[in-house]
Amino acid sequence: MTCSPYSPNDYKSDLKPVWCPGCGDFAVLNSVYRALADLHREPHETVVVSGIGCSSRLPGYVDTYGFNSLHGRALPIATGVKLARPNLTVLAVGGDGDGIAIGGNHFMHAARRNVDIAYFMMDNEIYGLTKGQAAPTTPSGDKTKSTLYGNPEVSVDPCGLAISLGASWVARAFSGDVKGTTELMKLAISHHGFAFLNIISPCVTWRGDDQTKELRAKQRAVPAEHDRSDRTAALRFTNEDDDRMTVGVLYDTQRPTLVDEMLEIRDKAIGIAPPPGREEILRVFAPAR
Ligand SMILES: Cc1ncc(C[n+]2csc(CCOP(=O)(O)OP(=O)(O)O)c2C)c(N)n1
Ligand code: SF4
Ligand SMILES: [Mg+2]
Repeated sequence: MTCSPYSPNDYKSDLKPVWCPGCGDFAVLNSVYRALADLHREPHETVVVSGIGCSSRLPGYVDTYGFNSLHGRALPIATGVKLARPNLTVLAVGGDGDGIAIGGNHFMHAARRNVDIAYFMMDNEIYGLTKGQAAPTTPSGDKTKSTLYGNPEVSVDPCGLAISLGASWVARAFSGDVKGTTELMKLAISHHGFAFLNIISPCVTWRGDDQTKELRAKQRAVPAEHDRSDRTAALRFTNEDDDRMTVGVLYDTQRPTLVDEMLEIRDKAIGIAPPPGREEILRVFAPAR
């Protein structure tokens, strides 16, 4: 076994997290430190991009390159970073509101383009930062600050959405299981393509103190016999009944990433372009295979 030159502590920044005591995002952050250390990712070759929200504060706590951007815009920025510098490890992180509400359109395009990034969605089924309004993942009927008589809307399962949109790797984790979440993060980061990890992460302030206990009781491992390459089978573990939350890899397939496709096109263009044109193409799109 090769020893990692890094320990989880090496990825800690000088900033102290300001999340509420008991927030599930602390455990997610710990899993990020462990996953990066286990995979020996160089801090100067790693970029963590987020939008806005409690969960989107995460890049500030990680001692790599980072970008705490605009609400809902983590994915287009992460896509730009990956296109410009494909050799970097690029993580996009943020909340369910950030990724499915205002950022829903970007989720669709990053997934279908198979951008080679790992996207960790910290899903607390609420808008935490803005004080507890219903999000697209809030279960129907739940009372929140903005749905005093119960949420009248049908909720979204982010994993179901990701599979339908063309993500090539999709999994669900529970933040309370740091070891399990770390292992899933490592698989997501190692996957060549758009890897979506929906991390159910309790908001103790707006979803109640019992949320952690309730989620722990609901979690079930993906059955060993599940065929991860079977898209239809994977969808069976989405939109589950209220009493069940299946964690583990739901879907895993391989297809060319956006950068793979762009390099193919670049090489075709270089093949037919006159010499000055070739240099221009290489100047604009330089990354090596
Ligand atoms: C363009 C824009 N619209 C709305 C907001 C207000 N806003 C900030 S965070 C947020 C929702 C946060 O929810 P989520 O992404 O689930 O993160 P959490 O705080 O739950 O981790 C909203 C609506 C904003 N900052 N920018
Ligand atoms: S409001 Fe909720 S999501 Fe935000 S820090 Fe507090 S517990 Fe975490
Ligand atoms: Mg949220």
